[in-house]
Amino acid sequence: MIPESHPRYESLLIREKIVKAFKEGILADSGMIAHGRGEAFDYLLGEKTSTPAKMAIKAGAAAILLAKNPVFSVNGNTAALVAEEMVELSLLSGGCLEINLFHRTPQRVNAIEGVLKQAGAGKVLGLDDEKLKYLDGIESPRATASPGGIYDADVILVPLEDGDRADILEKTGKTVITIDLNPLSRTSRMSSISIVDNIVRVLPLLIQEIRNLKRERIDKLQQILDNFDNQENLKESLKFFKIKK
Ligand code: PTJ
Repeated sequence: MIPESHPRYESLLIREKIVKAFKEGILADSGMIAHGRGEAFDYLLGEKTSTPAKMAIKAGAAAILLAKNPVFSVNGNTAALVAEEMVELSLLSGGCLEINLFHRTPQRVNAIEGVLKQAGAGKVLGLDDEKLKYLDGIESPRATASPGGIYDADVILVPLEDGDRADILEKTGKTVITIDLNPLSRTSRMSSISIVDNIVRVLPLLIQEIRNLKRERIDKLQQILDNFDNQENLKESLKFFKIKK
């Protein structure tokens, strides 16, 4: 039991979720290490959503609304922290949820499907019993791509990746949106839209931004997207990291 007065209360609550998800077989063991890395970046960021992150969220919302076939990729960390919000995002935008794992086992795929279904998901793609395709150029199990899902997506959200996929997805002409607290990661550098912020803060803001923009004209949405420069935004994001007292 963490006392509410603890100065790192919110952060410790999130940590508890991560540990619980590991014990339940949802999270990979290295998912805990990945989370620790994220925590360190978030600490330097002051655990607040920066202005450049808000701009990236707006561009991401515009891209999702303009998409013909948006797909939301779910890994262990995403399922552990924001399963309900991912389901809400898919229902709001009409996009698919697809399980895609680096440390893929049938047991973890089942456990994550269970979490998403419990959070209200309808169809979940990326299961082992489907005829999964494989993206060329990716050596890891993360190459899996469902027909109608990641394989055919025009816009894809890939939160908390380790960099092997964003580049390949971009080269196949897809718009890649990532959420990664590390602005220097390969995924952040290779994606079309990189949101440098904690996924637990991003999802509610992204959902809200989609609601705000839902009735905007297509040319207005396109303008938001065209005005967004990912490399410039990453540079601005870096300025929000405090490494001095
Ligand atoms: O569930 P699986 O099998 O697909 O495995 C998922 C992990 C996360 C283990 C795998 O993708 C991995 O090893 O990722 P990396 O290389 O550790 O990269 C994860 C990135 O996410 C790092 O740059 C972290 O800083 C960042 N990160 C961690 N927690 C958060 C985060 N970014 C946003 N919000 C977080 N809560």
